[in-house]
Amino acid sequence: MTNICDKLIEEIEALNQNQPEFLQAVTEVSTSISNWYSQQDELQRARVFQRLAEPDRIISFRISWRDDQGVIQHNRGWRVQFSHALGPYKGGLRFSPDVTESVLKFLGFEQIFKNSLTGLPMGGAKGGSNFNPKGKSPSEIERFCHSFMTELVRHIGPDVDVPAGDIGVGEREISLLYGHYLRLSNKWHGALTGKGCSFGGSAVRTEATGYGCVYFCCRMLAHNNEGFEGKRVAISGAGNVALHAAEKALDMGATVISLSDSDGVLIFEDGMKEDDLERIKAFRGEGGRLSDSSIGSFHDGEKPWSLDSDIAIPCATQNELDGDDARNLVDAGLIAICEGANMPLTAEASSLIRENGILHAPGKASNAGGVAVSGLERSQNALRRSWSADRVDKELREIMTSIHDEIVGTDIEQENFSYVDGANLAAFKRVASAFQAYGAF
Ligand code: NDP
Ligand code: 2IT
Repeated sequence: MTNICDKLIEEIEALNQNQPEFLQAVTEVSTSISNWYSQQDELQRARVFQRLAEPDRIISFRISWRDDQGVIQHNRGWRVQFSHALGPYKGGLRFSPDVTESVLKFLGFEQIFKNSLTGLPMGGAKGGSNFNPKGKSPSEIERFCHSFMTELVRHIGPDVDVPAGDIGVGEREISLLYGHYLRLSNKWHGALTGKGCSFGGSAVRTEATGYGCVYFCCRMLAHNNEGFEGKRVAISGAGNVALHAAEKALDMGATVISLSDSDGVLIFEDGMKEDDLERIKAFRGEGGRLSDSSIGSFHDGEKPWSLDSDIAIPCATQNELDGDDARNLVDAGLIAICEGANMPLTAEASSLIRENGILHAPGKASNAGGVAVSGLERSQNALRRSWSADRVDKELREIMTSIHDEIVGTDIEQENFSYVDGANLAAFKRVASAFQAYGAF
């Protein structure tokens, strides 16, 4: 780490104590840009990095809701409106018991740069609640979503802040949230993305993150004289991103060898078949757990990272792949990691992967397909039009290609190039130039 990076981190750390995930994300970006930033006197004088590491605002609220026994429960909700320098705040909502302000700040910070890379006019935000949707009945989920929106409604809108899904928030929850938004605001416009396709949602939004991740991976491999077809791909997670990454990976001729959840890993030694995936999607849709699956072999408490794989696509959660996992993957001869989740590697794992010269696409680049199609959903809502799945998929591919090509075009010397640094630098430059132009913003 150079001196400038140490100084930036020291200053930001002092203001954000006990926020490990947020500091991890800030450290990664500042490390990536430090060589370039140390030559930018004007940006340093204007304290652009420090200002960017301070959210525009954090809204925190109580969500009271009645459970099926009639007992009133309450949770904490947040919306971190991190930066609207490049467009209205945009980013997902996460419902999970491990949600904290630090987690949402890291996700909101990452979202600024991810959205910048898409080239679409979107700022960065994230929100959610420490509500645990697991084990809740459909009516409890509905009452919770309504109460959440009762507070959030006053802070969002198509030109202000446009939330979407994330862990624990899929099309069902977005539709419940949007329905309540309509009742409260009496305005039909695209204030949320990820809606059902028959009421303003975009074709391919559900699939976009997983598909986009595989499109990015194929482009990255081709650029490095490798191919995706026939490769053994280990995937973690069994949610929206993981299942659609698996679908596209099969489509592209790879051998998918795993899925996982917080209970353990489901292994397909000879590769998952399309029919296996359809059955898994169906029982996951009904709330089934991988451990109950009669397909593949389930290993309790294990992760996919000890498998013999060429490509790893982590699609579960932050810091799910640690130093020991990275060592296993390196020893197994891994070629590439392409992140479907946000910040799935610990800092130690990330360093190990870099030291061993493995291709590593950071989530802010490789999982940007979801928010990119959310951006296309906003455009369709504004135009009062719906585009075909073919058209949206084509645009998604083009956006993933252009993100890849912008990253490899950054002016980092070839021998030091990494996709992590390239993504951070390309994204940061665009946001920083807006900050500069806006003055004391
Ligand atoms: P889902 O809620 O659909 O699925 C999450 C999956 O990850 C589940 O299988 C879940 O297992 C597993 N998981 C969650 N927490 C843990 C944990 N602590 N340990 C092991 N497994 C865990 O979420 P998504 O698929 O939408 O999101 C997955 C990741 O992708 C997140 O990092 C999210 O931020 C990121 N992402 C999502 C986008 C989207 O469009 N949805 C866009 C870009 C990034 P279990 O059921 O056991 O909890
Ligand atoms: O992390 C992410 O990019 C998302 N959860 C999707 C955000 C969005 O606004 O579609």
